[in-house]
Amino acid sequence: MSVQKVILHKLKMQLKFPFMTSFGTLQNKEFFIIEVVAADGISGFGESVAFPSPWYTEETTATNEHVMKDFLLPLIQNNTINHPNDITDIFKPIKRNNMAKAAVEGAIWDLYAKQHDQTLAEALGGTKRKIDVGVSLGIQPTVEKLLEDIGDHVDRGYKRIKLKIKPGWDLEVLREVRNHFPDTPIMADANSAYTLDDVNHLKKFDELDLMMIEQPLAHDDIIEHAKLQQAIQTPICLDESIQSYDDARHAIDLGSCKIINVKIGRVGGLTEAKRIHDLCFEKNMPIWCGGMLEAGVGRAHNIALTTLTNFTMPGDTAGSSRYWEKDIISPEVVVEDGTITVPGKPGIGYEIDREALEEFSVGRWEYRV
Ligand code: OSB
Ligand code: MG
Repeated sequence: MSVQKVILHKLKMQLKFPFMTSFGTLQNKEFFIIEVVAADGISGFGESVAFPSPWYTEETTATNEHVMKDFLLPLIQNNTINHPNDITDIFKPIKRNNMAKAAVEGAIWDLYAKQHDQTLAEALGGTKRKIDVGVSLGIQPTVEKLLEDIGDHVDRGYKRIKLKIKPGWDLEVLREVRNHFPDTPIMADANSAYTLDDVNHLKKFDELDLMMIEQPLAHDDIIEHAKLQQAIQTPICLDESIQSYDDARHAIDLGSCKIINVKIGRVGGLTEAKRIHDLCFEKNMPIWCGGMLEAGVGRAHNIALTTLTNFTMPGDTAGSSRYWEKDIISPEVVVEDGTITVPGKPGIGYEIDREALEEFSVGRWEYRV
């Protein structure tokens, strides 16, 4: 693929609103845009999705920086890459650090697609022209505010509403939401806020006809989730617990969930995400594409992945304007009637807005390959 240069752009962007989950509140996002430049002058782009604090999983912006600079980029410099699939083996000596790996691998995938004059979706084997999207709503100061927010997104056609929950902001809130929105597809995401001691409480969620409950138990558990799934009717969807193809395989074998949320960063890249997709297709396990409050580049990668056939449920990748005053891509990601039209241009299909990249830049490092 003749990569000649890698540029790390460190960006700082502020979300339009504080996003509250059971683990904490996020508003400022520092992250990296990885640009790989080939001999032919074509650039591929990836985005690191970790947050400044290790609340969701153990990775952070700083660990992404350390691992990319000190381990992954030297491996890119010292190996020949013929296809993005090669990256998995090249990165194999480095354990975990999946978001750092996915950021670099994503840039290589974009470059590869552009060099082959294909969309990233086509390069991955995706066929959908439009994808269905839902929205993830954080914990709100009041139930009234939440109901307003839900109504707003239902009116704009979002295909399902995901609500962040935690002990104290769960059953009562969900009951009220269900009363106001009897027919809306609704799901809840606990981000590992409960334990098996809460099983009787979680059983009461069965009356709410939720599409699923996401990651109710520990971030690294698949054993107790299997016990919980036996005890409740609501389908369990695993997020944090699935960090690899083998995790997905074990969770399916154990019956730990009925649905899987696939995030490119969490599983270490598009190649692994595609392997999980193929496995779940074979095992009849529905999947959807999760989000990490991404800027435009990460958002574009999510859209491309979602074009694969087994992404049968709406994902979390909403339009750019839900998160940002200004995004770093042109055009921005737009949601119409709850769908995103997959871009037709090569690679990620959106141009990088170099001015915006500059505006949000807090650091830049360049490496010769
Ligand atoms: O658990 O899916 C999650 C945001 C930050 C960290 C974890 C999660 C989320 C979301 C929002 O639910 C996804 C998005 O809108 O990008
Ligand atoms: Mg989640």
